Amino acid sequence: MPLTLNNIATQGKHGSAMMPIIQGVGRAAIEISAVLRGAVFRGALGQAGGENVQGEQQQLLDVLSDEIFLDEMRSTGFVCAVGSEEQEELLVIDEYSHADYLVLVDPLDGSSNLDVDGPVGTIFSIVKRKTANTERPHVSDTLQSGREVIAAGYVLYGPSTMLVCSVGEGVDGYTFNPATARFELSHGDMRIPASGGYYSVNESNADQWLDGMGAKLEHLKSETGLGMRYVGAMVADMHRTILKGGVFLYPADSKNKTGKLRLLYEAIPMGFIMEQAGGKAMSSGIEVLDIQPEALHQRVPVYLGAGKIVDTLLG
Ligand code: AHM
Ligand code: MG
Repeated sequence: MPLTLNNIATQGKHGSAMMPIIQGVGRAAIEISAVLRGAVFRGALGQAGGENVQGEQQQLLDVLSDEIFLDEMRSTGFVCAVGSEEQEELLVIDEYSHADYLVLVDPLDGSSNLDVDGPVGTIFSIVKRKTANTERPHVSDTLQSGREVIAAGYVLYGPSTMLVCSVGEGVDGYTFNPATARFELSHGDMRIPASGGYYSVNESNADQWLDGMGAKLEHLKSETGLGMRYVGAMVADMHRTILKGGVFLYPADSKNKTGKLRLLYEAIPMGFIMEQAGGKAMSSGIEVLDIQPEALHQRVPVYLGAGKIVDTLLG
């Protein structure tokens, strides 16, 4: 019998507590992937007509994915609140406001790929509340550094649907098997290769990058001869970076002076996974996981990849 998501219960100090929540992520992923596959037939592609708190146009599928994810977190009974890239405020699950865990989520990452049938993903992390469970969970419960994250992961909606996660003891990838309707362990103990692979960045922004990043990337290219790949969906770009090696970066630029990617929904969970896969996760002069978050929707520059390659890039 292949191992399924139940395998998480056997891992680390927190595996058994995390397993039902990650099972909930798995159910959300199955529903979201079904919605994505049928979207064109239901007229569900395109803009929802609103903006999220970041001032970005929400797509209908962003909104639907957010609803599905929240619903599945509620159904676990172990989640007291969810912080979502698509919601301005922390969403408290009233029925379970006494529960111990909060989940942070980017329900549909890379949604600009939807119009071209390109890959998209879901990114999540799980923290334990700081407030007493007799109190209502508070936004301060979400402002925990990556060193306090208990579990994190992502779902990649590509040719297959894969759930990649870590409870702090390495990284495992589970692929959804339509024949058994389960996520089955397909990529045990994922480790980033120490050398080779690709650099992955939106290089059209190079002349606007801050911190001398243009020259630094040129130096990396001449030192390593790395090839280049860029999907424009962080989950897909990170997944390839972990499996094939190299570095994924989104530096600060003159438009996004503190970077584009969100600390709590993108940088910390992906930084956690990258470190657990044996790689390095840097922001500007600090490891991503050491950053103390100050706001729910804070943005930071990110440099995630194999240790030596990140060091060569950042100098
Ligand atoms: P989203 O969460 O609103 O989809 O935005 C995040 C995405 C990442 O998936 C991706 O790495 C990045 O934005 C791409 O940005 P750009 O189009 O500027 O290269
Ligand atoms: Mg995103």
